[in-house]
Amino acid sequence: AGSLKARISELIPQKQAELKDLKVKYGSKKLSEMTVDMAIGGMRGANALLWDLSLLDPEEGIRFRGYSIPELYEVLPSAVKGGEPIPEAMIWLLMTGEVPTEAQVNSLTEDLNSRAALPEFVERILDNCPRDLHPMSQLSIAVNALQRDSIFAKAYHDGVHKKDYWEPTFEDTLNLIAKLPLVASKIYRNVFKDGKVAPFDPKLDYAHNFSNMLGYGSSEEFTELMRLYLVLHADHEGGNVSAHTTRLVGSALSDPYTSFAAAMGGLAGPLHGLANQEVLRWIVHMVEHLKTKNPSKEQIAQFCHETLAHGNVIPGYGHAVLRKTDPRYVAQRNFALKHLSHDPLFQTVSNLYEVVPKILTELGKVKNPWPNVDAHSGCLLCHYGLTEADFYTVMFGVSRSFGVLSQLVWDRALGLPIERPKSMTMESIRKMFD
Ligand code: AMX
Repeated sequence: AGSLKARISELIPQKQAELKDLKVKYGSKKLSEMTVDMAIGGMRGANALLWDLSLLDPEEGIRFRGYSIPELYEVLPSAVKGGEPIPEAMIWLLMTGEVPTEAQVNSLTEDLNSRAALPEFVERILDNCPRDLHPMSQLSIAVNALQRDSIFAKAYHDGVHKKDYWEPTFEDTLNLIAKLPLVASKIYRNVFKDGKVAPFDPKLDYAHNFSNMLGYGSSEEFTELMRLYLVLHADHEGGNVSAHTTRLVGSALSDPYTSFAAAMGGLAGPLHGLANQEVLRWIVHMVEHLKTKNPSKEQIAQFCHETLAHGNVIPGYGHAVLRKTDPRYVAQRNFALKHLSHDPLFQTVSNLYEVVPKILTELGKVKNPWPNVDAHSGCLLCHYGLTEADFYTVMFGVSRSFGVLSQLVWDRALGLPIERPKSMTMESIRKMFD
């Protein structure tokens, strides 16, 4: 009692009834019309998925269970007075739709900490990965290896009743979320440092252990940055590549590990999660190319034009749904203004904000010239010494597990079916309309 699992168990009948009511009342209503353009164009604008954890408004940005990011600061508990919201509180909110009490947050921290250890063979697999294997590939490998202990896969094998699917899904989800900081830290320490990971401390919260194990725990500010980072990247409604992949693969009743590993393959794409790595690499390249730590706006504009002339995107700018500055960008900018306003890299990131939107607008085809979450995260991490850009998407992945796996628990609780949209050939489309 008092646990997250107990609360979800109480909520399930209500949510099942809500879904049933939605079906009965609105089952035959149209959400949007599919056009040929949409089928060719990455299904942009197709309202085709049910996703209860968060909703993206093109103008205002993301709301998590109804709360905007500034509202999260008001309602969620923080570890430091007036500081960043605690990731465990975010997990609770995403899973239940309810703001947790401090006691509930503490019980979740305790629960997660009791699940954090890795099987030895997974540690060995990571230790045997070559250093030049991309950290995202190592993450996928480790998550796939953790699948050995999937409680859902075993329960399915043993014939669990479909009404109980959510329970082993929940257990796998919490186990995986609990283990990801150690997986990520091992990858980081193996690839970029001495391979040694600071011991896990069961008395500390999720983000504090994560920053300790990465090797930055002596800085309280870095730990606060981790809290912010883990909260901001947790979910971005259901249609983005990592969320949709988790849903799609999970809909075949693949277990949470297999579904999440597949999603990490999607997050590893440069148009999606890998953009945070690309942003920092691109800025570092610019600074080196211009031979100054403080490039002027004119120099930055010139460099942007060169990037575009080479047929490359400006990383960290643009979005498939958003049409304004990403509030996740704003939250990180606020953190920078509070803690590191004189950092030269932050100055450059700020200057880019003033220069890039105009240049992208002038192209005439970019639907959103404003920065997204990835335009800012690297400069914050760099400030505290975490400069290894190739690692950034792994941290994104740790956070993304909160949202996509929580939704997966609900997918099973609500009995959502296997996903299987109809596809068409060019010829069959022509025949339909000629
Ligand atoms: N720089 C240059 N060109 C851009 C651009 C950018 N930042 N953003 C969009 N465009 C171009 C597109 O490539 C496309 O060109 P094309 O018609 O010649 O193929 C045209 O503008 C229209 O694209 P759009 O409808 O505005 O965007 P989209 O929905 O197709 O793609 C996104 C969205 C994010 C992939 C795109 O804006 C992009 O590539 N941005 C840079 C990469 C990035 O920051 N990704 C991270 C997104 C957030 C996340 O998932 N983590």
